Amino acid sequence: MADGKKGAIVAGFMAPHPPHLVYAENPPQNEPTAECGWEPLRWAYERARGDLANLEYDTIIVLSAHWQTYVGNHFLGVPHFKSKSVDPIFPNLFRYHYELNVDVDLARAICQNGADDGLVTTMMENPDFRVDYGTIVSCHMMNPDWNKPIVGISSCRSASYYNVEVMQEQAIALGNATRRAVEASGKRVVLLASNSLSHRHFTTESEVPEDMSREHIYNHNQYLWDMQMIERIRSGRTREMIDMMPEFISQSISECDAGGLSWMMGAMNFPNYPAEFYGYGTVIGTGNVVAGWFPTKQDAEAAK
Ligand code: 2X7
Ligand code: FE2
Repeated sequence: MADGKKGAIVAGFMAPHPPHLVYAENPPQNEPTAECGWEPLRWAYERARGDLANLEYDTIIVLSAHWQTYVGNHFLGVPHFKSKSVDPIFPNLFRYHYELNVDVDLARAICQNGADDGLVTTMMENPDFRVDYGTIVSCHMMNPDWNKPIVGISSCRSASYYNVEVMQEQAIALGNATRRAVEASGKRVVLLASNSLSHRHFTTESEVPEDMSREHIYNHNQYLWDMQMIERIRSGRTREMIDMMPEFISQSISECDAGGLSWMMGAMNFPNYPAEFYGYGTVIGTGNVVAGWFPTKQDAEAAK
């Protein structure tokens, strides 16, 4: 424990990563420019950023659905990355110049704790590694100033390799390993689960990508599943949400198969209080939620 101070997870956010959101924000780092688009989700992120700005924290830990590893979870293990990220599907929307710092000490501690608990974990130490767009979009939307180091965690594809039950068991174990490492570090950290909910998406793009007259949920079944999940997020029934995950993932092709949300719930000991719900919106037909849980605020309330 650094300086005898116990570290803490001060917030955990559902932070989806459609590159369309960055495109529509027109930040200087992104080459393409947009007229508008996906405002309800961008306004949701704006409010989440406002709440994050009121917190004191040291590091952002993000588990991204688009850094996919089949042999265990990998951790960014180089102190600084600088390069250009081009979305392979949407190069017309996302060509983003990034520069970021990594909290390698904390990454190593989580990686070691995971290994001690029987998980397969690896530090990724290639300085030429290209950071995936999921990590970049979620971190940009939460902290566009990039003034905090991150810990980047890959998605171990155990849902595809085995099944959702195995994925969840491993993701929750990784969450426990994360919490213990954070507490021992003395740091205050923020977690990001970088994934969409329902994930059927359009197979063709409209001529103007930000033409919102074309944006809608893929089908009613996807919408109903998203609402089932949102009901549990808004009412603090997160254990139930995790228990529903196998059916939710198979019915809605959810990007929760990446494990980010299960990892975050495990790390936060399955919050039983409502999330701050910032918003829901679709991007090329996929369902996306921005929401946050604040355990330290919750503890302060309980102590009153
Ligand atoms: O990666 C994504 C996504 N998860 C959802 C929508 C659109 C594009 O990219
Ligand atoms: Fe994605």
